[in-house]
Amino acid sequence: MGYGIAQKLIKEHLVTGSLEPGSEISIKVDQTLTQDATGTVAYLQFEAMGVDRRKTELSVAYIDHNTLQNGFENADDHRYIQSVCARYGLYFSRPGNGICHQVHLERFGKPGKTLLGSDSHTPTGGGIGMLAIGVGGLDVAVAMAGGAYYLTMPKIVRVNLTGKLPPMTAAKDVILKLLSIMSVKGGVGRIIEYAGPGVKTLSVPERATITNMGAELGATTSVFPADEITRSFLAAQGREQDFRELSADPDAEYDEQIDIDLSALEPLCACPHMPDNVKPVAELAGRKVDQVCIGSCTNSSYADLMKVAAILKGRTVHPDVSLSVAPGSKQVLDMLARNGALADIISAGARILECACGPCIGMGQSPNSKGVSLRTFNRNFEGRSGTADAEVYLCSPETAAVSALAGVFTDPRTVFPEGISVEMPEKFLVNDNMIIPPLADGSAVQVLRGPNIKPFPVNEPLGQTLDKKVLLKVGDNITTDHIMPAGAKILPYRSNIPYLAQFCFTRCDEQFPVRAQQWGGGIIVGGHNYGQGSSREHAALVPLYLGVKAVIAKSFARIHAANLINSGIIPFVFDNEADYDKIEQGDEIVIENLRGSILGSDPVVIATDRTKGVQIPLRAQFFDRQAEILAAGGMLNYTKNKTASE
Ligand code: MIC
Ligand code: SF4
Repeated sequence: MGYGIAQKLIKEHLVTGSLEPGSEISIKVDQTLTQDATGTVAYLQFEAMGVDRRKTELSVAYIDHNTLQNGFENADDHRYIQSVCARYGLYFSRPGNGICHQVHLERFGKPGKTLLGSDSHTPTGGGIGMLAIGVGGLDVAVAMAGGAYYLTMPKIVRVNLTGKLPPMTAAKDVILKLLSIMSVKGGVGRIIEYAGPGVKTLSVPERATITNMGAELGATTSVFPADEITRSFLAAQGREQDFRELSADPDAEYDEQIDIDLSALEPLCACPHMPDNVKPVAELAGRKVDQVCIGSCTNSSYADLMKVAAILKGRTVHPDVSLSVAPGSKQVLDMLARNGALADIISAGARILECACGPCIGMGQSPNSKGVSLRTFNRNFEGRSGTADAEVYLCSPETAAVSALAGVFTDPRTVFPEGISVEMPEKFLVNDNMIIPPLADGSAVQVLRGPNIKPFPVNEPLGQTLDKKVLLKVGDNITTDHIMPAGAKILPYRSNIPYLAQFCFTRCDEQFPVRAQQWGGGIIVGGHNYGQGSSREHAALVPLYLGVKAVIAKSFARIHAANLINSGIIPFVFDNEADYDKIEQGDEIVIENLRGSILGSDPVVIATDRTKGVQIPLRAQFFDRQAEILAAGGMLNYTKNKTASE
């Protein structure tokens, strides 16, 4: 039997385990990336490991999320990360240089390498044939210290692309189509591998848009072949030597297959408040739009913004629409500035933002009350924009630009039936002067810690009995933005867990933080796909700080489940989903012989709901290593115990 690309990459990097889906494997990590919102905690954890220098081939720290310096906090954190890079041998991408995934694709990504990033959209690198996985900061820290990355061997889904995208239909529409087929939880436990004759019709930025938003499917990662198109992209970046061809064997076997005919697609839009709530733009046409935001790691490449410039050229943004454009990287902005496209965008009335995440993470540009915002981003979770009652729609740059001009949802095919063509440049403008390379020896460098950095919580070893109340019961698809909101007001405190605690779950229940403290911690009950979305381990660290001991849910999102385990919080799954209805907030839950059950071989643990007088079987199905991490009270204790016993 032959292998697909994902299997080949896993096989090449396999440290332990076999390619059997569902089994635990570990892989060698070649590259890591962090961004600043998850980076500070990741580096504090890395420092706690006592390693002298990073052990990966390449590690890069980007500053792209917390760039609004409304007080000393963010600037202090940037200086901390920069000093960590100098001390431990990492590249440092300065604020203003761009969004981590865009810059990594342009300047560092290499086909065939593994990349672990403390950001859920790390799979963007799959656009050039990397095995790029989003994880919590602690997993990145472990990888930088030379440890393997442990994961459940995913199933591989082959997405067979045929045909060619029609004019004004975009890569964004491909992934929105897939989201409408698979839903926001359809990718859990899966790698999405793109194949078929349609692949060669897609450029690298188009492929990267698709792999980027594979995160919204809940997939472990997504990957494209590395072919002549990849080679030309790398050559245009002056990096042809980094190219390596990657293709699936003709007899490769896959666990599942989905067919998408690119020629049959049309412009699509994800409607509030989930990326899988997809409708054709044509159905929404004519509805009023208040704001349009173009940018984010999904759609801010040179090619994307050249299309936007071509649409805006010589026209004016509708008087009732605020249009903002945030280029993905300094390279993109610099090129647009030199070739005149930036002038076309500015002349049309767009508000140019710095090369950063910006509005995507609620860092400015919050819409007006009940505002309708059309964005080229990847997430439209309720409240994420910073305006609780805003309605956020996700679409392609083409749809966004024509709608900004018209003031209403507009199908771009109706304005440009012939399409607009943008050539990929033969040479990108390469100027890495905002990337500080590692020092050959950083041992004398002093790490600079500002007053914003507070110690992060570390759990205790697991006790024998759990006897706690249900602090909160939530429904399906609870995102990490619900658990630990972001935005301009909160993000500067990512290094200050005690401060963040007052915002935990407040999008679901304002009283949660106070109740958690009054009740001395407790248990969370959730529905399906609990913890979807971001990789932020703050969604585990903050509950840990508030005394949360376990989460009982119908199912979990991959990264969040791993973050819970790393923090020593037990992610239990209902053995019988109907039991979800029996439990209510305030119920007292008791689990006897907790430690023994987690470490034992029986996958089912019996919880007693003392308030209701019922027994509730829970699945505690963990790999041995995960059970040991939980028993130790989290990854840091586990690692310390291991090092002490070696
Ligand atoms: C996001 O898009 O939600 C973020 C902000 O990039 C997160 C990381 C974070 O919370 O810092 C992600 O996607 O992992
Ligand atoms: Fe930044 Fe948004 Fe991409 Fe997250 S999804 S990395 S916030 S641009």
